[in-house]
Amino acid sequence: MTVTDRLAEIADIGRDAERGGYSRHLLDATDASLRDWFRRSASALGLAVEEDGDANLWAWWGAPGDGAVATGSHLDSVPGGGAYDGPLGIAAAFEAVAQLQAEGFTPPRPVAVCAFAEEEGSRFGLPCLGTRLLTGAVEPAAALVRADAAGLTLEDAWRASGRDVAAVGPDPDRVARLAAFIELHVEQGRDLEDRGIPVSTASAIIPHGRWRLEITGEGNHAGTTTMDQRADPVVAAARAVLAVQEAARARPPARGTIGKVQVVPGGTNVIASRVVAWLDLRADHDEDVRALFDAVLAGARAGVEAEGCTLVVHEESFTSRVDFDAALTARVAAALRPEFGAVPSIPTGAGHDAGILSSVVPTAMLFVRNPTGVSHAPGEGARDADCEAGARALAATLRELAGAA
Ligand code: HGY
Ligand code: MN
Ligand code: MN
Repeated sequence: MTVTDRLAEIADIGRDAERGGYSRHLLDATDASLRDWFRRSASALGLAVEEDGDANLWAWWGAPGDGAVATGSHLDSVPGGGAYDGPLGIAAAFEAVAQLQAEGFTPPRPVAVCAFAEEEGSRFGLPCLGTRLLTGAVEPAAALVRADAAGLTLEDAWRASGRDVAAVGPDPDRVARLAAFIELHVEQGRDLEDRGIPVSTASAIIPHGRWRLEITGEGNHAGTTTMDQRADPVVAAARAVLAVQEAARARPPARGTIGKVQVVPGGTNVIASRVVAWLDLRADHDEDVRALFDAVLAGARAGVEAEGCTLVVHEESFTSRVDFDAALTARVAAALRPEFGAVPSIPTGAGHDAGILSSVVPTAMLFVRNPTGVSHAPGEGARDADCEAGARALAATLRELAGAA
């Protein structure tokens, strides 16, 4: 098989006819099908699959044990996401194992292929939910009360799927077995395309915070309420959006986004009573994100008050900067050298489970060139030949890391 063949097997799961691309979310209708594919792919390679208490899947090549080398990514997507963000890392991992098996390699160390739960946070609002729970970066009680857009809590969704709520939480014994974790991922920018290079390692993930802004005004009639009588939260939200743009542009290379807005009640002839807007801020260092947030908040608050509305802000997540393990990354780069020469090590503005895991195990990443540079949208891309190059790079990495006892 090839990586492309493997991705083709899930190409029809979770297509989003309205948004385009894929909408695949934890414990939704697509989740079981994607997990079935994972199990089938693993079993075809003779790997034994287990699901941990946090809904993360582990496919073991060799008996689970100490000194394990794990690789993998996630199967969930953003709403209307691309085909590669997440699944490429899993398809490439299975393909890398297949290649190593075909060459007769038997790893002295156990190798695990992982699929981590809800990396995007698109359903329950917390990115890297599965690895945060696994590593203890979030308390189970704090995660289980989170609700999706329909108001269903993670706890209720968990129970409805037949999973055990009591099993949710850190698994230090499982984490302690790991000697290294490698995540292969489509690049979410054009750096490698511009350099003309198919694969690279990663140097760092910049920090990232997400907040929920609740702007309350006064619901009223669109025809009878004169313009001077309004407390319109949609206008206040528009001012907040501009405050985000202004604050982020004033602090390059910071990034500020409001990509999700709910207008309540949402009628053409209704002045809304409430707007909920979700804010995503990123910058080079944790303190830069905090300073950007302060500037956004000051600007948004002024705009909201100018419209006679009120603002309440909730922090939904904060993910600190990660600098990947330099020694492990150098080892990965050395393993890639025979085929790929000297590959660059590049930073990314996107979050990854590898970032969460880096707090408990030496971690590195591989990026595969993306010709469009687009991600979190249907235009995300990776050439077939580059996906196969990624699998060969991952196989070389596993041969190196799992090959030494
Ligand atoms: O970067 C993100 O928003 C996500 O964690 N992939
Ligand atoms: Mn993503
Ligand atoms: Mn991803």
